[in-house]
Amino acid sequence: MGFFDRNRQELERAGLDPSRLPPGQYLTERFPVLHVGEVPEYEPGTWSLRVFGAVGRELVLSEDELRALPSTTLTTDIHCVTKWSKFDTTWTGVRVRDLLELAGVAEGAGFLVGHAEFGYTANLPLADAVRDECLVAWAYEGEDIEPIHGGPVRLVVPHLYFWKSPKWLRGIEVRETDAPGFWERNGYHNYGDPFLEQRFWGD
Ligand SMILES: Nc1nc2c(c(=O)[nH]1)N[C@H]1C(S)=C(S)[C@@H](COP(=O)(O)O)O[C@H]1N2
Ligand SMILES: [Mo]
Repeated sequence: MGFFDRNRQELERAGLDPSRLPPGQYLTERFPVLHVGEVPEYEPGTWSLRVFGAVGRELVLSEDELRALPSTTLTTDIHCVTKWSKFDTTWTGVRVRDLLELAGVAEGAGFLVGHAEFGYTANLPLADAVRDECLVAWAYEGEDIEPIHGGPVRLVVPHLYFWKSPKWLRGIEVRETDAPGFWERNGYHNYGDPFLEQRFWGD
């Protein structure tokens, strides 16, 4: 029996519902670190988030302003396209939907691009971004998100492969047209549903 089948069996033995694990994934207890480039460092008070594009009112929020907005804590599974999944990760932050409501989405807008420090981007349909579990998150397991995992603030879009969740989020762009992000321009699937195993263009 191969590694993936053994991993799936262990899951059942541990009393976990194996249907939570998307095809081709294995479960890990670790929290792997995955990104291209450097981890940015911010002097206190210098990080900000811009909500811009097809919005009624552009927003620029400091970390304090973001944290002062109504927040949500939720527990969810995450799935990386490099085949690890992690169950029951707990995140706290502001719902993307609530930020978009503050900014006012223009009629005809249908897409969102998350912009990270140093130019990393990821795109998704607006309909996905407004789901309950999509957060602009600042805490992981009740603590500030560590810099290597995207602190001070990252996007969390748990129902898509985790490359759709930019770390060190600096901008949320609302768009009328789609605009493939960093990995999407480099061969990864434009949508990235882990349960449909949409890893690469053409999957
Ligand atoms: N800014 C930025 N965000 C990023 C990435 C990146 O390279 N840069 N990699 C993505 C990928 S492929 C994954 S799997 C997750 C990994 O998050 P983690 O390091 O907290 O596990 O971050 C995503 N967000
Ligand atoms: Mo990933």
